Amino acid sequence: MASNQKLLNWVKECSELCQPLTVEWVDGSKEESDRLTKLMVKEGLATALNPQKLPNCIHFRSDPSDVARVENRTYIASRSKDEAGPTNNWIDPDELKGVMKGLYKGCMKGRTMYVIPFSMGPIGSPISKIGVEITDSPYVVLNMGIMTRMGTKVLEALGENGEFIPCLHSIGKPLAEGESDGGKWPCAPIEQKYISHFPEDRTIWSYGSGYGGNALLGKKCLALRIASAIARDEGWLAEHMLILCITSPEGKKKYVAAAFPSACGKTNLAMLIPTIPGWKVETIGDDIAWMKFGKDGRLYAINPEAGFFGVAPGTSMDSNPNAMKAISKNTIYTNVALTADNDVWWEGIGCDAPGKLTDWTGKEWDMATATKPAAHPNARFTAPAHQCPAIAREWDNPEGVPISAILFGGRRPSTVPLIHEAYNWEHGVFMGSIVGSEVTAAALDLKAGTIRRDPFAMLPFCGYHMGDYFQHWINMGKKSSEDKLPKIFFVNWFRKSSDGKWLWPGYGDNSRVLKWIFQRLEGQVKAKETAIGFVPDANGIDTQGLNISGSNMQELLNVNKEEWLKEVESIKEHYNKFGNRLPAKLWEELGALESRLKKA
Ligand code: GTP
Ligand code: SPV
Ligand code: MN
Repeated sequence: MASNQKLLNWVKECSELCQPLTVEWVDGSKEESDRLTKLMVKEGLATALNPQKLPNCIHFRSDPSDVARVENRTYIASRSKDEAGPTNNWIDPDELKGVMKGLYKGCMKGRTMYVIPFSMGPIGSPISKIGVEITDSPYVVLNMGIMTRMGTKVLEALGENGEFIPCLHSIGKPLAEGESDGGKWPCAPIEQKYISHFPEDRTIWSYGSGYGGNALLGKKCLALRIASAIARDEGWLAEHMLILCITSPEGKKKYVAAAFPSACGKTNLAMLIPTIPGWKVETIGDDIAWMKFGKDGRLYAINPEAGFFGVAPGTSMDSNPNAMKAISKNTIYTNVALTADNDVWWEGIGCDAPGKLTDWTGKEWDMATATKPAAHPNARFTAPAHQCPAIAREWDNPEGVPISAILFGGRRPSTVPLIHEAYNWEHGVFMGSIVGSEVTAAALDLKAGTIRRDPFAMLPFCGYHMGDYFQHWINMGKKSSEDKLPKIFFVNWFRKSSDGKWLWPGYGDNSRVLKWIFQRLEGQVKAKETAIGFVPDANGIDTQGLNISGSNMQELLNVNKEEWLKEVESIKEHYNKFGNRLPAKLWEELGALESRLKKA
């Protein structure tokens, strides 16, 4: 039990409001997770997977309405609407608290209320933050046990007077006396779901969903939305970025962070196995980076998480063997399909379905006659980071790792070349501010396939006015000098030919692009100066051993003036949304781009 009076008071307050059957303090032990797993299997909410094939793994099927983040039910309830900015949903915090208190009242009836102390970042690191999540979902407890440092050791670090971020979560489905879930994933209907953030109070209230970022509150809610607001005030960065270490054949290491929108390849890049001889990539993190300047003027990053909550479809021994190995034991699978012998299957796993399956909705599924995928496109695995064979030794170093390059990217079927490099920090901030991507299945309420601007891959995750966020990035550059700041690049693995085929093989072959970046950082390779930035020379990218035509390579690196002039118009529309909070510097960058294009 905790000795922290503030925590004890808050737990008491929540239990009086939510009226659970019992309150349980989560200790983070193996006995505890075994007990909760058994409980859920017994209640028909989970399936224990084949212990020969997938030791200590379990499978969940969510409600068909509760399969991804819900952006239109996600709120930044800052005191003023202006503070939340034009890209966030806003409700007056007092009004929202009133509505949500009404929902929370008695919402845990018939259930256990779990109190989860967790640390984002290594316990005791100066960059880490402690949170406490209260939830009525044992599924959340199990996931938080993998995704964060969780349990008694965190309470000890918190001590009597430590600060913590309170995160209240309920699935929003009280049970009447004697009632059970009947084997069905409990959640509230969409119009009752609220994923709410109170940035000034540093508080999170989530209601009605049990899935991913809506419910595992350490992840997007704390480590991005609340942390981004803290980071602005304290002068650091909380970003939707993977972190990797790349080692050259000569044994030189560099650390790279990369921001791509949801389901655009962070996990895959973080774990890639290079296809070029002598190069090595190791994983530090696959989704979130917290970065602060060190005394030496360099930017140091930690991965605040302890596990991977990764997209299952498309993951195979071919595309991402490191992920496949990481998820071979002690893993939670959600919304993938099941085989007859309780193994998992999904689209793009690398083999045909072995006979009839049970799909993610629980129905029989036959590959020969199926009209819908067996696994939900946003089906996920939850696996401990240390199980990844490529995990870097320094992945949980409390000091973090010094970042040499920052990459931005998204799914752009046209216009944006495979790689280009910013002229300087401010031009790089401009690049981050114009990230756009074809929409994926990672959020429920968006139309997949259309292109939307997702600046810094943070559109759904920025806890304050995004115009101020851009300014914060510009200001960060003034805290150090160009030679110590990370260099900024823009990548696009997703360019397509006119007949709709990927031009670039992607995955392990992305190491070829990382090599170019490495060599640019080392000043070993020249580049072509174009209107949009530095682009590799015709022979800049190492394509040895790669079956790619010269014309495809040319197309991949092509900067088309007409397409980019159209892009400029679309960026103007994008920028206009931020009104006078858009930094003048970025308008200047856009103007400079336009005039360079017109001269080209
Ligand atoms: P979140 O966890 O939602 O933040 O996603 P993420 O950015 O980690 O994306 P992830 O690596 O899970 O990839 C999402 C999808 O993109 C998967 O279906 C991958 O197979 C696919 N993908 C990843 N890298 C590449 C690539 O280089 N080329 C192509 N064509 N597809 C890729
Ligand atoms: C994302 O959508 O960017 C994810 C999954 O990483 S979730 O945790 O649901 O946000
Ligand atoms: Mn993500």
